[in-house]
Amino acid sequence: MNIATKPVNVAAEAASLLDKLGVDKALYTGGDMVSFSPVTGEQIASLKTVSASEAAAKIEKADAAFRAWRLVPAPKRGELIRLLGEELRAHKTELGRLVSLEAGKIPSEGLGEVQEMIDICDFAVGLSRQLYGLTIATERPGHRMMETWHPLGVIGVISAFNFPVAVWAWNTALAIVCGNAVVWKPSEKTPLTALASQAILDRAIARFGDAPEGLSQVLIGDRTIGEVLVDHLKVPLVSATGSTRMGRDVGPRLAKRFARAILELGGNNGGIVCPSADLDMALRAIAFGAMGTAGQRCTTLRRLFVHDSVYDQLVPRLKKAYQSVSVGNPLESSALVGPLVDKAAFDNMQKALEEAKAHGGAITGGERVDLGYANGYYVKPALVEMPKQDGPVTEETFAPILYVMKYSDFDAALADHNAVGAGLSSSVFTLDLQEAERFLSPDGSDCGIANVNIGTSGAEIGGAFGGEKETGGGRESGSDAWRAYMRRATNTINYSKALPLAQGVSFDI
Ligand code: UN1
Repeated sequence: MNIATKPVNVAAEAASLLDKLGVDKALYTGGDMVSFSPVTGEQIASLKTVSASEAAAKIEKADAAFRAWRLVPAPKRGELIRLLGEELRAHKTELGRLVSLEAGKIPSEGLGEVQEMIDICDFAVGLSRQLYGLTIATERPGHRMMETWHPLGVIGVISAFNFPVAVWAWNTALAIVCGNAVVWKPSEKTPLTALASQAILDRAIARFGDAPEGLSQVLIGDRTIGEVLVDHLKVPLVSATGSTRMGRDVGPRLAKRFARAILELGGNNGGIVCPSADLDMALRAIAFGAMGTAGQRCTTLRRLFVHDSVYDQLVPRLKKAYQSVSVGNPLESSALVGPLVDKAAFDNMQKALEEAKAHGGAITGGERVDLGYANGYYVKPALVEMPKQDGPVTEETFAPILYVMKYSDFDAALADHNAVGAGLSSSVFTLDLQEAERFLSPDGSDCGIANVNIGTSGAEIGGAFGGEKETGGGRESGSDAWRAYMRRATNTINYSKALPLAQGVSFDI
């Protein structure tokens, strides 16, 4: 069912939301960078960009802010993030709607993304009193050894279009309580939500009162501006979310100057449906994981291995779900699947489907859905039954394509599951304890996220988020991810009247 739509004026609505969110009109009118809404494909704004030297000046300013901010006690820094959480709660509706408008997400997902921002703020406020170091037993009498965590510096954040605000919030909430400044280069596809998020933080900063100027800044610009951030010597850590291709460029550049990287790159997430699986539950988890956000999450389910004993029960039902899922304008309908971000995404999807066909794939769905917008790219999600894991199945295509493969042996399915470059998220559907535990064991799933009886996407902020192999190895968000945003000092204090040397060394002069 495709959902009929009313006409929508995306530019006017964007302007009205930005006005409510307190964004200065001069920032997004009459500029040199045009932005579009995937909802209709129409232009929504023309943004002022920064030059490379302006970007560098902003980084210098952030560095000066960091030097003051690092001396503010951490619980007080937490107060700024508490205020940010309050401002986000107050502006959730408008910001969620702007996410739908600029990234094409359905309303509950636009709002859900803002909820993730609120949740990470709550987490970070608690964390601001828990930046614990260790006390370590020393081998020397009259000595004490401990670890201290110190603020790091200016944190560069590079974010992608698909989570245009939450990923910034994960990084910024932690970075700020850890005593750092933040400079953000958002995706060129979603600059308006970045300006809005910055305006919301600016309001929290104004309420806070005495935060140093320039503590958090946005760089609107293209790739060359991202490069300024990546190469700047006053940026000791860059947290970058995007494609593996982007990570292959960013990672070595950072390594060359010994800067740290948190890389959150591509995912080619897999699921295994075992003979004992609760198929109703699996069906819903797979449908959301594979079709939700129009397949444009890094955690989207892209590969499914189904045991041959349940294949004929599950796959026909899944196909039915694919045929009946509602595709439509997320601003004006209750459709579950919104648009692809742009034409390039559509072309990539079609190319992958062609290749899948050449490798023996049988495709359900995948065709363009005409909602009357020449430049709006809506598609039916595609389910592709593949004879084996081959061709496009091994690569991430950022679109709603689910490759389904039959298996008969769990070990072989697990080996296939792990036999791709990416290592972000994974799921097993089983009621068999041995299979479930095996999937989570050292020779189970090789991903940063491994789930049992829930889908691959929609992780909570309390866990560390990120993946292995070509996903880049970084961790953001919950657990102890905060440590990446601080520097560790090991301190040994001698309170005795002697100077014993470690390892029994004597050096008497
Ligand atoms: C992303 O797609 O870059 O687990 C992040 C999820 C979300 C975050 C996705 N919480 O699907």
